[in-house]
Amino acid sequence: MAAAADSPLYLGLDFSTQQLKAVAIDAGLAVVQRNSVQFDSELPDFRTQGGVHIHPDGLTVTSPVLMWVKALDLLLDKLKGAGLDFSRIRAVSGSGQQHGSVFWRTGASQTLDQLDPELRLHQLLQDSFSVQDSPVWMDSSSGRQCQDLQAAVGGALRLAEITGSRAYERFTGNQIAKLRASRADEFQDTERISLVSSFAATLFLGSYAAIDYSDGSGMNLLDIKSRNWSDLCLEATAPHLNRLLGAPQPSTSVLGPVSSYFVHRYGFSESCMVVAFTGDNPASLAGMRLQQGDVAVSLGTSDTVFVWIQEPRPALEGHIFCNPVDLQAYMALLCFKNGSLTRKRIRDECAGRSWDVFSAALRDTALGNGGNIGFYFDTIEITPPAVGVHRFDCHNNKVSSWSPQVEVRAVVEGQFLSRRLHAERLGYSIIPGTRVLATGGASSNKEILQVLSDVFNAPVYTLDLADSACLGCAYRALHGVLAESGLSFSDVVKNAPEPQLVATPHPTAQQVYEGMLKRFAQLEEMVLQKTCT
Ligand code: 5FX
Repeated sequence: MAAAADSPLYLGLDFSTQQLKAVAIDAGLAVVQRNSVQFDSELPDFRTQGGVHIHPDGLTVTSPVLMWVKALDLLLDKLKGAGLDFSRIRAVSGSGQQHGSVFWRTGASQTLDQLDPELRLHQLLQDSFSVQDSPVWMDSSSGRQCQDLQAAVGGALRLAEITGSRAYERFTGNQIAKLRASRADEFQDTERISLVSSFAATLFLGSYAAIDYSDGSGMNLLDIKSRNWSDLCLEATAPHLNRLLGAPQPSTSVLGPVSSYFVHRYGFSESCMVVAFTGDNPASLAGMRLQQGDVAVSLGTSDTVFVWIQEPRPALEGHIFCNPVDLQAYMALLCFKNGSLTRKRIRDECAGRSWDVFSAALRDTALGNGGNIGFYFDTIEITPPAVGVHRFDCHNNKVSSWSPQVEVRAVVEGQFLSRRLHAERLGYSIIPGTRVLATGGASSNKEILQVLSDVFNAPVYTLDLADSACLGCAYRALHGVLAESGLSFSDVVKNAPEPQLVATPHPTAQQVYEGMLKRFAQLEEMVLQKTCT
């Protein structure tokens, strides 16, 4: 049934690397509007490529902060032009690419407090940033600061135990430490540091928005157990950082009403609430409606695995973040660089460039591949940090080649055994009711998903969500206003479209892959010792 023309709406935004997206839903979770602004093509003055500037050193990667502000002006105009009645929006939430940082110049809070609705945000805020080019997640120029931080807290594992991750160059604390050292004057002139997510919430709120626990976990600064800044990490990063960051808050917090700027310029209701913004990965977890026991596997150029975790075991690989929809829980995020491109290379070499032939090879070979196990790291892998192609027979002897059909099964089984092994190392365990949610390009291949189902010994579902982060934020906006009446996030989204069941595990899957997983772990250790860089 269509919602009434004046029924409430909930707005979700996503400030991602290449674009700004919006989705508006009604209280029945139906999408009523979608819109977006592409940074490169619609804001060409900023001369970005893929939304970023890669600096001559090849390591520093930034985005112009005013481009994000201007994109919001443009997006709101587009939504208005498309007929969105802003007065119906009860709550807005959003997400941003994780780890990126925004440096507000001294005095910016006063500017935010008195925004003139006659002017556009980018005109009003052009002098409000002490650093114009914001470091983003693609930056890898803070290696030195990573080493310093790990040394200061007692090593990489200790840092992972406190913050959920060992030091990573893109993590915000290390970016802040680098900026403080390399651009002391700008740093001195900074009154507040936001993440991309809390910066975007600040625009709506008209005052500094808190960093939420979930996105805050991507900074190497937050103690993920106490959910407060770690004094040890703050002190090792920069002086007075506590004051510059403000207190972190739960990701489900209602931060306050939208500023009068949005009421007067766009006709938002004075009672429209801003719900804490968060990182794009936590927001995707919300958009996919992941539950305890579930694992989401995104099969793209690189494969990403998200899991809902109750008892985290931070390690030297992957990341543990506070969970964005359940205060007691956590989520783990793992990135695997060798995903689709590697599967495609094997398709080209062993299946005559045909996905149909590739699929037939998976159908025609037995679960467990006769004990053969392969590792395919065409480029240096993130998880684990190894490189090269390594094949082992059922006696763990190295072999140099296999038949094309065995090779096809080996690449897919090897990748999924790795996804399961590394998720389990961070505290994931398969429980009754576990679902594997598959997204991304390869999620349309049934035979690949059958192997996924067998290796995880769990049913696989697909989700057709091009904008899971954005939709997740529209759900989070709705949850924010309903949470006060005691409703959990899963209560609020229980009527969202169900994912589609596409594969169930073969009856022998558990028996085959339990043993194989143990062998896989031992062989991976061997590969790592041989190829460690
Ligand atoms: C996660 O740790 C990442 O760095 C990326 O997935 C960014 O969040 C992309 F926006």
